Amino acid sequence: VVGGALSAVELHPWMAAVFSMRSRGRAFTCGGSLISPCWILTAAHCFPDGAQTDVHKLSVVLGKNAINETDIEKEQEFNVSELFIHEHFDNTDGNFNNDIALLKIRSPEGRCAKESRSVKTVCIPEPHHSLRHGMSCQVTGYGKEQEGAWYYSRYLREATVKLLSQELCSSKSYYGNMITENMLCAGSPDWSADACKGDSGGPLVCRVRGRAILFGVVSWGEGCSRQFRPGVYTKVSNYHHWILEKTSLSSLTHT
Ligand code: 4AZ
Repeated sequence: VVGGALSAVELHPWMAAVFSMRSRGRAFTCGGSLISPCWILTAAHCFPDGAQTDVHKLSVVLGKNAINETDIEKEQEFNVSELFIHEHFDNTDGNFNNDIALLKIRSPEGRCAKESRSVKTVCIPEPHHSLRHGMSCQVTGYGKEQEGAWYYSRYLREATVKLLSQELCSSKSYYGNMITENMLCAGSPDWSADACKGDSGGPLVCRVRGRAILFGVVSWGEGCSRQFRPGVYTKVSNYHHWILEKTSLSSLTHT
């Protein structure tokens, strides 16, 4: 997150950290959001091997403030038992269309997430529920604090960004025809705050009548905090049915 502030996972208790096993050990891979006790919503592009991804190499940690330190009092750690990448995820035009994926989590004892001060679910929007442009929302993540940084942030950070109209975001001086109806754009009016590398998969949450709703999944952008290059997010309201289908199908076909 660029231009934001230090946060606390207790303020964004749905925030998930997705790790994958590499040759040099466990590597932080992406953010995610806890949408029900057993399910994390994240971005499809976090899994470059697609359907060939070995779910046994993935893990998820909830309740995390510091990316390289473990707080056993707050954190809950999980293995991944299932990965659903959207069937129409497509990067042939370089714009990550349908950039959405679901992870089913399971603790070593076979349990899902347990609600606590640092771990809670976030609501998903109703089908095609859209918000007015200009609305302020929050993006959170463990990603870079500057586009050119060598390192990711050590701690969870948050920034306030405003929703942009589809029309403005797909205008010629912004992203033109790269923006599909499955994306939404958000940025700060002075281009000082944005998501950045390492924030992918994480939440863009907007409060509607005091209720936190996950409207976006961090997806892409040209650089970070660049003028006329807002952050691009997967529009979660378009996937209400897809999410219900995957999560409930899985409860019917397993256990
Ligand atoms: C990335 O590389 C990335 N400014 C994520 C978000 C944005 C840019 C890049 C948005 O993961």
